[in-house]
Amino acid sequence: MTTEPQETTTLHGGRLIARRLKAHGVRKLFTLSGGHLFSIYDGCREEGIDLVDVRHESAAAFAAEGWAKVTREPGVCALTAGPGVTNGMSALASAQQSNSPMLVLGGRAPATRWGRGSLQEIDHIPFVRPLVKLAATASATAEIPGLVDDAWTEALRPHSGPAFLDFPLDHVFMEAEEPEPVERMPHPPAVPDDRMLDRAVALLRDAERPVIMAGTNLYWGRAEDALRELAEALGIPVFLNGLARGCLPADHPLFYSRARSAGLKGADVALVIGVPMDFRLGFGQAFGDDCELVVLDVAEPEREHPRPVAAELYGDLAGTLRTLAAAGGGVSARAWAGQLRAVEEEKRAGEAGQLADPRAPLHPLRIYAELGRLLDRDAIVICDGGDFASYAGRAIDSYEPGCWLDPGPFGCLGCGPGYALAAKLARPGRQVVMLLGDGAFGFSGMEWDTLARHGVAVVGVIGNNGIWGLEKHPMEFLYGYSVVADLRPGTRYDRVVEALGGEGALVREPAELRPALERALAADRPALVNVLTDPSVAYPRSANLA
Ligand SMILES: Cc1ncc(C[n+]2csc(CCOP(=O)(O)OP(=O)(O)O)c2C)c(N)n1
Ligand SMILES: [Mg+2]
Repeated sequence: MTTEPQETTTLHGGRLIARRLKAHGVRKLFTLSGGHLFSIYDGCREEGIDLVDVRHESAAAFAAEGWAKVTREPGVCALTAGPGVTNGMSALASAQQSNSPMLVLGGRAPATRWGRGSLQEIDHIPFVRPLVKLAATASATAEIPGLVDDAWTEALRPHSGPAFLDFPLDHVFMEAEEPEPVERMPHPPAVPDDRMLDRAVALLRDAERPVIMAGTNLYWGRAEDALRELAEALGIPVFLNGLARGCLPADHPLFYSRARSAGLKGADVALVIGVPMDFRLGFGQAFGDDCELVVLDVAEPEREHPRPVAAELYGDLAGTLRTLAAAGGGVSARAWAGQLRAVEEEKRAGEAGQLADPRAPLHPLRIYAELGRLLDRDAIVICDGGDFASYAGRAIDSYEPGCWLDPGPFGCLGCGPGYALAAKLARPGRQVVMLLGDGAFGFSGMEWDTLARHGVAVVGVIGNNGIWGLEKHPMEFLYGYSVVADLRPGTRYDRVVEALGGEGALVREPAELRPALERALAADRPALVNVLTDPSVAYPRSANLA
């Protein structure tokens, strides 16, 4: 047997990046063209990773976040040096606040001439670092594969979140040998403290009015089955927000939404699972003063709790929920669950009138009543807007995990088209419906061109009230007048979408709505239903935004 001398192959930096991405299962790279990225494109082409190009880097970065929100795998985008990266900053902040794992690859002016004023030269790291879990610059071609692996691991490590790498033009165009990939063991989840676990079990055993309030990290922790087992074993009413929506189907007997304030205020023990006590939970005041809080999360919290808690369980979320289910017998919350069901039903009955509101321009809830009937159980619903999005949160139900994408606590308008692009590419067989304010449309309206070019048949529904409703109504309430809160009434956003290659429909009357929605859902192109809505309707807001 003769042994041939081993030929060493060298690959350029972009190919090295693409090979590591492929090894991690990446199938799509969202981007907007820039010369600093050419070798990454070449590498992706060689490795069979699809390039999905958009019209503004913000959309590429939100698409990466949206990919993560739908698949629970990191989404990846490539942003060109300087303005490409600065345009992606909002999505990085959004991903940080929603713990969305994503990887942003930045171009970068060449290292050899650094500081001499190359085109688009700026050091991204200092301004990106506060938003990400890892921010690093490749200092040589050979180190690229290891850096990509580090960033990937870091993005996924609980709490998950965004990671950023940039690649100087010279390093990413030059070649190096591909090193053997270093085997990285997945992080074993931390195991919660035994004493805390005993305390939580004891509290649950004595509870008369327990509730579960679960949020986004329940989803990232893949703990939806364990949540359901716990709720069913102990008969505990469940409330969900953020990405936890759909983690218990909305038609499950233990799922509640309208009874949330009664449930949280009246509970004697609350399991607060994977959700920070931020403005959405009144900084902890959503629970009654005497309520004992048991906090569970995928890892130690990122900020201090705003009120004392009785027990804290951090680490393996699904395992901990199952332990509680097995140990916590004795809870009999049937009377309590029944009491909340009565509240839930009474509130729902009170909304029936709005759901059937005959007015023109339309009431937002009328739109959602009609839309709800046409949505599949696994439809992915994306919200981007103010009041119109808040009404959706109330009226549209979710039945499966990863089917509800809203702007999250960072609340960045304009995230919708990027999310929708990624959602439909990740789940091509599903309905993907984007609910847009007319104000929100303006931030990334040109992405309808992206959707049309790539044949991504998402459906948009605009609640076109001609105002920045979520700002105009509160300002009028506070000052008796409003400024900078008006948009042009009746703008034909449907025609904008038609001009960009999609389908458009205008709805002025309730009777026009259903046929327009049906046509849009059946279209093989992106379709926008532009519904004129009543600007005098103000969402009844109670959350403390401060
Ligand atoms: C990027 C960004 N800019 C501004 C805001 C502040 N803001 C929150 S809701 C809102 C109004 C949204 O108007 P529209 O999309 O038309 O929805 P509506 O409230 O009218 O239903 C504004 C301006 C924001 N959240 N994000
Ligand atoms: Mg509006």
